[in-house]
Amino acid sequence: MKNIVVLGGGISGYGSAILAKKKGFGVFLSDSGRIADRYRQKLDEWQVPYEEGGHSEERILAATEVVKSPGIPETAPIVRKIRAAGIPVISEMEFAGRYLGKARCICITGSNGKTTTTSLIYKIMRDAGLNVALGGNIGESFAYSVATGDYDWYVLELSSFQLDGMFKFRAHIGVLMNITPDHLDRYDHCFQNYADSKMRITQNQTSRDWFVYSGDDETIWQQLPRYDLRVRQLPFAARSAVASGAGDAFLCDGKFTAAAGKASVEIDMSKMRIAGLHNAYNAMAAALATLAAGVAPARIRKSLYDFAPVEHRLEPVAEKNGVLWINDSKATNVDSVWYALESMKRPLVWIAGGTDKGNDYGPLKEFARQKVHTLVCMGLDNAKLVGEFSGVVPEVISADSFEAAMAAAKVAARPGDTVLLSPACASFDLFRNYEHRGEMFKEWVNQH
Ligand code: UMA
Ligand code: ADP
Repeated sequence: MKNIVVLGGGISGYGSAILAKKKGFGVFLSDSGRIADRYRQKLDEWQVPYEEGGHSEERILAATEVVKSPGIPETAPIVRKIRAAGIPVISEMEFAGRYLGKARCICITGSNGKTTTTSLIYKIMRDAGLNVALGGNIGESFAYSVATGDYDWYVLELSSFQLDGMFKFRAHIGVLMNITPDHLDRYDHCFQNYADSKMRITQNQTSRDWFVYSGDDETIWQQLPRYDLRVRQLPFAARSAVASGAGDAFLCDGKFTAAAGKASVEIDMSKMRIAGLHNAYNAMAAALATLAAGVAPARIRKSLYDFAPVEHRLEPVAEKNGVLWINDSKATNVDSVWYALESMKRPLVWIAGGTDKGNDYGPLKEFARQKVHTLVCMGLDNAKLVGEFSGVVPEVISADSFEAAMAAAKVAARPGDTVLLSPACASFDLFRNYEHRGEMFKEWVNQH
């Protein structure tokens, strides 16, 4: 009998273990830390054997296949040992993808815009009455949905870590938003390795499938000639139109027409509740993907116009004394902040900083010069940020606590300004995660 070991007992791992059990395999789940109560209960319910607080090597190395959770790096000692023993290591997506039956997948990846675009696509599909599940980096565990549901469609947000463990999986509709530097610590600090990982979204796609991608993204253009793609291509762009026999979308004067095959839909961005060039890209990608999935154009248009901003992504919190406070805590890299600054219309107090991931702030300086009058650096070590923006924006303030940063922002903001939290950095120096940082921001604004 096939003997599956699941490494990691988070949302990815517990779902994989339950699916393995349901399929009748021998299964064992191992977590080096603590398993959350809700997952432990599910494992008990399904009678899946598991361990916490360490990895039992002997039992793990007896596996015929290992399903590794995406957060566990290749450098983890147990992963090295599994590799040395020649045991195949796959991701939750690869494992669950084997049991889809006739169901089809729309898979979304990219450095930025994944969650927004995935949420747009899911909303359009659900509003259209389709039997659809949301999974991957967002929503319920994909493997758990496959084990317990009977869906016709899966909309999956995929990180590069998940793509790395995918080999035979095939996205019926693949969406690649962009490729800009992120997570390089997991890719030997080599951008090409990270780009290779993102391009795995196209692997195994056939001429019956669709590939939606940014025609404005130079890195994607550089990668495309390296692949022998047979898939139907649907590029979207705002800078220069990219023609494709299969269809495309192009933004012009705040409007775009998306076409896939014979179907097309016209969208006026001014009627949407999410703004900015980046959200036009997200809307174009979502329109193309859902046209390809066969959703009626009028339904796509209605759902797009209905869609509200996702929490922590350029989320307006409140307008107080003429100052608008915006929570963009999810902007944890330079590119996402570029789009945030791009979309701002009012003078800015910009709160940035945290754990720097080796950022190059160069691309932000032009917008900072034009729009920001005060930069509040919020982090335990602000030296780099202060150095980079002194002389670029009129005032740079260094704050080593959340409270100090918020108080400084309040003092600096004048009626008519926006205070934008868009950090370009991870949150782990002062907060548990980006959600915690965003919650604190919103709470503070509402209380003051
Ligand atoms: N663990 C071990 N051994 C180790 C190291 C860790 O057993 O050597 C255990 C930990 O104790 C923990 C478990 O592994 O209990 C965690 O596994 P995980 O980090 O893969 O976390 P999950 O909760 O399973 O969530 C993962 C993704 N997490 C990461 O990629 C870090 C989730 O993406 C994803 O939603 C989920 O699988 C379902 O597929 C989160 C994320 O932060 C949202 N993604 C990054 C991003 O969006 O930028 C990539
Ligand atoms: P992801 O899931 O890839 O992290 P999100 O939709 O959560 O993407 O957005 C993360 C951050 O990136 C937010 O600050 C958001 O405003 C910004 N963003 C959203 N879409 C894009 C895009 N297409 N290009 C660049 N930045 C984007």
